[in-house]
This record gives sequence, structure tokens and C-alpha cells, in this order.
Amino acid sequence: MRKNQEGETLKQRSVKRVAAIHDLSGFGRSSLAVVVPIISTMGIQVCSVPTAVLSTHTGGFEEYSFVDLTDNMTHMFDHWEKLNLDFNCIYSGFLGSPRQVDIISDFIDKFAIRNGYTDTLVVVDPVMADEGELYSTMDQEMVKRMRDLVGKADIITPNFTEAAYLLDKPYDTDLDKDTLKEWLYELSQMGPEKVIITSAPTWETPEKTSVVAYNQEDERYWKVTCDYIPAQYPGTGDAFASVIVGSLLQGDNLPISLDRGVQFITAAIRASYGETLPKREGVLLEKVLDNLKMPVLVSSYELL
Ligand code: PXL
Repeated sequence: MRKNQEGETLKQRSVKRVAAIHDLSGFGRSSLAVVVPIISTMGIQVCSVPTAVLSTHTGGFEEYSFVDLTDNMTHMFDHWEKLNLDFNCIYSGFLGSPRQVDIISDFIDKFAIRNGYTDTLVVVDPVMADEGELYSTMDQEMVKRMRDLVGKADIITPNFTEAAYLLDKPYDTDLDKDTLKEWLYELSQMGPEKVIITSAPTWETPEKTSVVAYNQEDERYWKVTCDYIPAQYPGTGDAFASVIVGSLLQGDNLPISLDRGVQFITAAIRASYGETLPKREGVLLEKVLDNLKMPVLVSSYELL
């Protein structure tokens, strides 16, 4: 087993370590502004790799500033390689340019330790779109390249729109349960062992939304129903995926981690909905972060 400079292995490390590759948006509670507090609160070290720096996220703000950090990412990874760092998890989200896919793929090839027992978990959240539309900085080239990155992941967490883009299928919220299961399966055939789709339509209760998942390992499909539509609050996808990362690294299984993610987002939306804040500011994360210290008390996952 490869040992790092401190002589520890991934398994022995008392505080696990995640390389978090996302943008830093100054205002609006998305990306690193939610990834860092959530994963840290769950007792895991976050090592940030900013893909871009923006004044705000792009959901509901105009004339935002945007600095692409593609070249800086290479410098950061080169330095980390010299330091012989290793990570329990590599977790990517919003990218600043399609070329970042090559840089991250290379980083995964060099840094993801694969020895069958304490593997580095590679999580790709293919942040590109929501509610049927690409975000303003995204284009078809990014969609194409994101398919390549998904192929390197153990777990992916697209929302329903991103799943449609990855599969090149029309965005149709009227689809039935069997078609949704086919989508999950087809995404897993692109490489990842576990596929989680958020903001998925629910056929029995159209006013609700759901998180659905497939695990290639045991060939089981899962579903957790949500009361609120998270897409209206930017950054909830980043928050959800971050809870999944923290939960899996803490040793939870897939359906329990789905429960924890949904329960956290539901609490965050409830904390925000009770006030009259603009939705573009995101959910009041600060009020509910401590919920992450608790295990799941009432579980609601079901087989799909
Ligand atoms: O929450 C996803 C996200 C991440 N980063 C930036 C965004 C968005 C969604 O709008 O604009 C910059």
C-alpha cells in the first residue's frame, strides 16, 4: 500500500481528506462556499482547488465577474504531486473551461489510489444545467467533455436536466418509473458504479420531486421523495452532493447517504422558506449546519 510523506495510509488517517474542485463564487451560497462548510462540519478536511472565481454564482445574477483558473489548477496539482499528497476522495463540480476536464482526468490518474480496500473515492457532480437549461457559462463542448469526466468517476450526482444532457435525451419530466431506471442504468454504463439523479420527477406525486439512485455493485435502485423543489434555490445541488461525499466517507451506505442529503436540504429549505429572502441568495445553510452532526433518525428511502 502506498504511504504518503507522513507515513500514513488512506485508511489510517484520523481525519479524512477531500480534494474539492469547484468554483469560488463570492456571494450566493453555491460551490466552494457550501462544499467547504458542509464537508468540514462532517469532520473531513477539504483541500480546495478553485476552477474559477466569480463575484456571484450565475443563477439569478447578471453582470457577474468571472476569472478562469484553468492554468492555476495545473500549478496546484504539480505542487501537490511534489508534496506526495493523497486524498480519500476527489470531488469535482462546476468547471471554468472544457480544458479543465483533461487536467482533472490527469489528476485522478495520478492521485486516485486504487488498491481495492481503501480506494480514493472519485465523485463527479457534472454541474452544467438545471430546469431544462444549460447555465450561462456552459455550452455543448462542456457537455461533451463532461461525459468524458463522468467516465472516470465512481459516483456521479447529476440533476435531472444534467442527466438528460449527459444521455443526449430530451428533457421530459413526464417520464415513467421504468424509463427513469433505464436512465440510471445507462449513466452507470458510462463508467460510474453509483449514479444519483436529483430533482427527478415523481409519477405518483407530481407536486413533489425525488432523488433516485442505482448501485451497479448490488444492482439495486433507490428512491427518496422530497417535499420541496430544490432547483428554485441555487447551490442546493452542491450542498446535496457534499453531504453525500461526507456521509459515504463516514462509512454510510448509499441509501442512508441519500436520506442524509435529502433531510439536510429539506431542513435548509425550510429554514429559508420561513423568511422573505431572495431565492438567488441560496438556502440559510448557517442555520442548519449543525444538523450534519446527527445520524439519520427517521429513514425514508425505498427501493425503486
Ligand atoms: O450550484 C451550481 C453552480 C455552481 N457554480 C456556479 C453556478 C452554479 C449554478 O448556477 O452559477 C458559478
